[in-house]
Amino acid sequence: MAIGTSEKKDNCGTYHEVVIIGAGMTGLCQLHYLKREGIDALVLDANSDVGGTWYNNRYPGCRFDSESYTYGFSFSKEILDKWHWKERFSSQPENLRYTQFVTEELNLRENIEFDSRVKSAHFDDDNTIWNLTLENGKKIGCRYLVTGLGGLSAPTLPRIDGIDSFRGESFHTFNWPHAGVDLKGKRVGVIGSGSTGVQVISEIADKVGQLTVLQRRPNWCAPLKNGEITEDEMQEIRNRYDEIFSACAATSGGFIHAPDRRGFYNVSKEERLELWERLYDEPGFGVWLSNFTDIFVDEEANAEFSEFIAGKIRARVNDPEVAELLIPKDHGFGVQRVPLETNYYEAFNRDNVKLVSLQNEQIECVTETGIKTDKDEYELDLIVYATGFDALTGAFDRIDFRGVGGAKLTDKWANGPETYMGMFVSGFPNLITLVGPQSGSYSTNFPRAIETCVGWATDFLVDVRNKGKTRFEVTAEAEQSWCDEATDAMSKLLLRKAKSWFNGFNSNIDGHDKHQPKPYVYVGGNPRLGKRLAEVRDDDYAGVEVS
Ligand code: NA7
Repeated sequence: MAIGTSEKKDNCGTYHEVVIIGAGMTGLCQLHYLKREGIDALVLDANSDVGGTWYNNRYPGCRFDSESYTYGFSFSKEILDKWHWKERFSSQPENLRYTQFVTEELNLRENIEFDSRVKSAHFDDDNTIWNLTLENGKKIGCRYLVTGLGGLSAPTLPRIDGIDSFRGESFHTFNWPHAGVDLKGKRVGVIGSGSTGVQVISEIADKVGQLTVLQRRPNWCAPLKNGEITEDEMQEIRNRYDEIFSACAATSGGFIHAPDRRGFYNVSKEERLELWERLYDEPGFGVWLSNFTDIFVDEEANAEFSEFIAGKIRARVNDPEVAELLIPKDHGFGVQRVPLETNYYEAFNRDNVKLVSLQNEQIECVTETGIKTDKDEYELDLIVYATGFDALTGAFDRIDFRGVGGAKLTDKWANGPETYMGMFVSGFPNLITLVGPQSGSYSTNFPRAIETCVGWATDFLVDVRNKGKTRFEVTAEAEQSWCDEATDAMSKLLLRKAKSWFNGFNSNIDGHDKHQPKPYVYVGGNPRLGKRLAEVRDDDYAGVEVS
């Protein structure tokens, strides 16, 4: 049966040609592209509305680190012309509104079922069909299954004794109550200082009674430099959208920030300092991505730049001892994801903010009234866990995926993900893991890679239809070749050493609390990913067997 028709299958409840799991940016984009091709598709989402990341993360301070106007979808001139980004780095409520606006403009809502968490997805090879069971008991069948699960959608709490005994309020940032939280006068503890912790700490420091930051390892942060975008500026941005998206397409990270090609060692120390001072004063990721590429690969270059940033931290934090605690000593700048901040370091100059370094004292347990370490006890009304995610594979692990012969995806990925271009998994036919593990999307400005991957996947499905075929599966050889390519790309960067979710590291999950043997993210860059995808398409989708 060709794609484009929808029919009821007796054994599986309702049936659709394509089911997409997730109504975040990826799922919305994929749904629109399929509808454009006249392909019957249904989106399922566990949440009660669209937005994915922007629906869930409602903690104070949650916002883009991407320039807003580089984050939106580029495929609709009408949407680009209508939407006004109000801030250079837009905040979560506005970002959620954007996803809702896109949904209405593209008339996508009629193809989405909310409050529909997928429990299992089993491939029936005899009938070439995926059988899905939802948590609410509903059964849905589809020929092709596409996942847009989000790489950071499975939050993890720390493994600390007594977490459930706390009598005040406590939650992971991902589960920040939608109704909001009254912070006035409260004694708040925050565990975690990744980009989420940095955003929430900066935002609430002057709104709470007392803030205790429990920091295990500091990160290298840099100023966000947010600002308003006026109507005139927005009009000027609209006029330049083609140029902006072309610039993003040409950079490794899919941002407007292109690296300084002069080379660290080809310029004098004074010239380096001049560049760094300028970048530190500019908005966004420029300080990371418009730098010399040497800082990503060369320990010495990285150390010199890290020292420059350490100087900035020392200049911004009044107490020299606190400043030293905020300067990472175990990794250099940009080796882990760089949090962008607004007055983060200044927060530690406030009388109501206390930094507790977990290098100097260990958490023993959470008590009914706060957090007890081996040196002290902190009385709290609210505990915020900004402790990260079971990244990339976590959302897959939470669904019982079974491929050919009932093989479990969790078994296949027990020692790390194995994919072809972050899109296909051998032994799991008719499944497209859009922007999944080992895709390039997680090392880029997300929507730029989403559009690349969704466009490619749509072309692929149309090609299958045009060939009159109904089954596809990647070969084990092609999959291995992509793992090797992803490993090779990672091996060139200092990032390979990072204890970060980029490498599947998470101290709170068994098996993830050490360096992972396989790469979780493809770091070859956005242009290279696009080129590789195009090569595979032009080679009649080499590596993917269609029957
Ligand atoms: P991250 O970047 O994984 O950060 C998690 C933070 O929580 C990090 O500082 C961890 O310290 C800390 N953490 C985790 N477990 C513990 C325990 N058990 N005790 C103390 N501290 C702990 O997650 P984010 O949510 O900040 O950011 C995720 C991405 O979202 C981000 O990269 C953006 O792309 C958007 P550690 O560094 O491991 O010592």
